[in-house]
Amino acid sequence: MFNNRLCTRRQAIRLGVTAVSGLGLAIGAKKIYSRQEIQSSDYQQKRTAQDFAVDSQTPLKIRAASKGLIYGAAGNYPALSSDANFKSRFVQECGILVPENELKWYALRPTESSFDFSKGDWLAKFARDNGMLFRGHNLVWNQFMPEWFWKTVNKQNAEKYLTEHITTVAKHYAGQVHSWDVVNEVIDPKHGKPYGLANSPWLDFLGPEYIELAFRATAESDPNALLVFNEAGLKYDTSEHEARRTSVLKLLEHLKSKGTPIHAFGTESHILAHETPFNAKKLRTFLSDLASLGLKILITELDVIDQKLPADIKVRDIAVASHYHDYLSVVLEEKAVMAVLTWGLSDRYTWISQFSPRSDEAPVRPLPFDSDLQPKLAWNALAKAFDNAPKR
Ligand code: 9MR
Repeated sequence: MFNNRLCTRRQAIRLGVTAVSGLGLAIGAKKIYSRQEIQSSDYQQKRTAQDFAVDSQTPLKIRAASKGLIYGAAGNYPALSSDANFKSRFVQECGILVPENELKWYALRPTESSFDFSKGDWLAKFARDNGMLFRGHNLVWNQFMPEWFWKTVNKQNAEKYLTEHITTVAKHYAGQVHSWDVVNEVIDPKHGKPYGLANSPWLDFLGPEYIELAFRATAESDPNALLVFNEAGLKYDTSEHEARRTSVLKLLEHLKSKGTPIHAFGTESHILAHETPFNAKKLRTFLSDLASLGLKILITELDVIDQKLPADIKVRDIAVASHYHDYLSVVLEEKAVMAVLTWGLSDRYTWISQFSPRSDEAPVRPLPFDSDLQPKLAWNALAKAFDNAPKR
């Protein structure tokens, strides 16, 4: 199908999760701490488990709903169809299900002329049967395409393939989808393309108009879904993320001025626990700039990558919870934010195990529930952030 290992590395590098070494250096008796250890020990000194105490075990979806927010998570078919305990936790905590992989091109399109909706349909029914909303992720991406795509699609037929894919998939799920990630990760100003767009076969074949085409085709196929522009790499106070924020705003302004049916912006939130935290003021400004374009905002793909934190589980869990809490406290101040979606629910099933494993081989702990499906401090941090969020 596709070279998963290659794509895996590329994806991890693009997200910047492989950059810093995780180990402190011991020279003689004196330990020299690396940047991320200092960072996490800062968190450790400032916080204790008690700081994340909440008054009840009320599930996250209920705490969020009482503030007019939707909480949910990505889940995949292999886990949800086979693990009954995980399934119950999922239903208990989540108000919306995001299919982690099952609606991607490579999953839906085994060959150029066939569609396989079986796993996506199973997930849509699972959501419906359990009173959860269902999200569409995603219709247009420049990565993880099936192998046949690269051999078959070209300048002459690209518009036909793009429109046919969107029309077939969005119509198939019409009426069942709360929101569609119509385009996913299409920005990268480093590539030097118009509007800061990332290299993509769609850009090569169709020019920048492919984005508008995709939104219009989705709107026609499913007039009731909220149409989302989902993008990564926007939260940090770095020149790279600043350039990405600027490109996003300019492109959205341009698309909105042409009447493109974009309703919401999804800001991916894979937080690197060892990284310098975001600049709250800049992040708030970015979100309110999005809101002034008339867009709703979804906090998508939230998790805290503990790959380079110290091994001690207590230290790690406090640091991870602190990141969840601090990030959500800032973004939830913006009333246009309507949903918080973690990229997984339990450490039992997380892309981080494969994409950003720890060098000491200790299991990673990026999500609200541990691998035994027990709530961690990260769960408390989310609960607390929802409890403290202004109502919308
Ligand atoms: O978590 C997903 C992983 O299981 C898949 O192998 C990978 C490729 O399809 O995609 C991961 O999810 C990505 C999401 O679809 C888009 N943003 C980045 C996510 C993490 O890589």
